[in-house]
Amino acid sequence: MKINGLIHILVVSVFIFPGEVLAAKKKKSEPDTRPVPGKVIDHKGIIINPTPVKIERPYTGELNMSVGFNFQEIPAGMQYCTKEFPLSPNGIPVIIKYGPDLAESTGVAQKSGAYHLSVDPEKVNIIAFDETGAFYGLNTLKQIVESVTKSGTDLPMMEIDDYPTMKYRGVVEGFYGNPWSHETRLSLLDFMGRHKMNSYVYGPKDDPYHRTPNWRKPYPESEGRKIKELAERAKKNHIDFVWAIHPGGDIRWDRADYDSLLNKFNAMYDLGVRQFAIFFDDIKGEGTDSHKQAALLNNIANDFVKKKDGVKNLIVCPTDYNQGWANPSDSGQLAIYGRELDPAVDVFWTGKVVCGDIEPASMEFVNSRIKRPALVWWNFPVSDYCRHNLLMGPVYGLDTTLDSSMMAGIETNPMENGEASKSAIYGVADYAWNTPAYNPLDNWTRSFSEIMPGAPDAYATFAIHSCDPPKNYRRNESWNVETFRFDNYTPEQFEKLRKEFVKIKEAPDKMFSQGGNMPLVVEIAPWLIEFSNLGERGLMALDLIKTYESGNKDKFKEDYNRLYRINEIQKPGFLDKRSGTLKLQPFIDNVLADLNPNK
Ligand code: LTM
Repeated sequence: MKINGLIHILVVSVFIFPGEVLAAKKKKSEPDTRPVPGKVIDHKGIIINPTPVKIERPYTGELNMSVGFNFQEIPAGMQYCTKEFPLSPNGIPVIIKYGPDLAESTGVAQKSGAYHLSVDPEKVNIIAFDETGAFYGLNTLKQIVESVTKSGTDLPMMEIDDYPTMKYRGVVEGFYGNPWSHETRLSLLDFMGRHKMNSYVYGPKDDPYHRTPNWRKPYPESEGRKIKELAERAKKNHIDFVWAIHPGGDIRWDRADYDSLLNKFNAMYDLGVRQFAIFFDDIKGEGTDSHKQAALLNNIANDFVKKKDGVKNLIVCPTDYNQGWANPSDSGQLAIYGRELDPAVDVFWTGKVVCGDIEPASMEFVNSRIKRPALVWWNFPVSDYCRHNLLMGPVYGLDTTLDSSMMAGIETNPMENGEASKSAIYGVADYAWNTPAYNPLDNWTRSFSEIMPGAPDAYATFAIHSCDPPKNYRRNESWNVETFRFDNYTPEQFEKLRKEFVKIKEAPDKMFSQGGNMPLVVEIAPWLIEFSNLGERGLMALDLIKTYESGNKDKFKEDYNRLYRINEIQKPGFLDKRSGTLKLQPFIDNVLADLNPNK
């Protein structure tokens, strides 16, 4: 027995030791301690997201909204957009017109999506560059009406000039894990349209018909029907539905596979898809051949994109999609794309690393090689590398000096938890639309009322303690409180932390009972349960410090053991659905370690 035990120890150390050495050599990822940039602004009751480029108040006064609205002139096909307004024949007249000439003569920017909205003493007037701009102008009006309805005031007279910074503003459903449900996708498309996003790239890694080996097969009829419905919903929201294929894992670069790809694209075209992407990320072997990738895209551009009615340019995700992995030389993939790839094809890029900030230097790196502004695939708030965490924190780390000459746009890769991703999507929509004015902290704070209208504060409490993943793209978390050791704190710090733990304990109930967003609370319910437990444990830890200070040894021992046991019992649940990993749970663990009566 003894000998067996010894052998076991030896075997285990032989197999474990090398791994541990590797882990020790690997650079530990550091938490992000940068303060979240920006500051909260008083919007005087009017919340518009994305932030308009220019808002002026040339008149004082308001229009009486109780009379409703009367859409006197509205372009054909846009009637459905008026559905959410209170309509009445004697209502405030609304006139909507669009067209490049009209836009030019009235000073509206010459860009898709641009519009001018004025509320003057007699009417509401929207002049737009194109139909998308008219749709956005109406969306802005809708948000103003919602804001003033909420605050019980009337419609303020104002002038808004607005247009986007970035060409692509959207979402790439490009994560590993459970693809979004059909309902979540429909809800997200409406959410994106409301926030002036215009691109949704469909590429969930775990959709078998998107990726190797089943990319060649058509969708079953029931799945095809769903794609058709998504394409229609996207169109209604002025969003390009981009269907992506991921063939690189087993592509053979022969005629048969070329035809399979074309057949698949044709089938998707018949379902209503009008823009396509080909992904070559995360593959090895034959599929990584840069010349063949470029030739494939060029051939598809000629044989399909240019021939089929209404198809937009292709998008590609290269194998060298970030600076850390890209061959920088003239014979590297990016330079080959620059020389050989049809200039109309947009090229994805995740930045300096896979998951990280987006900065000018890495944009210059890629753009100088691919000879076009890259399209950012931003790996936030994607959580497929940290599935126990939800990344609910603010959108920051995106450089605000970047413009459309440096990047074609940005698509956020979200979490498999689609409802929980809306807060980050709200932020990326704002950044992509009005990049120079992007204010991370203000944007995030504004998002709470939009996402959890009945309990914004409870949602904010959950969000601020659910930001930091344990590795990769570390994020600041719990910056509203200071934690401390049991023997080194001020009464103010203690009281502040106590109040926070009370909020943490109570937030989930408030979100469930008053939040007004059932799909979200249902989606994150397992995290909310653990969050409330965390609040409870935190309060017990604070009480334990006080009992320790009181000198009542018996009570201390009893309370210590209770917290110790509860912490152990709840640990598996906490580790599975984590919040407060940066500061709060470590605070509790420190209290238990520091006050351990058995040490
Ligand atoms: O980022 C890219 C281009 N590809 C994959 C994504 O599918 C994945 O979601 C993210 C985050 O883990 N990392 C990738 O490498």
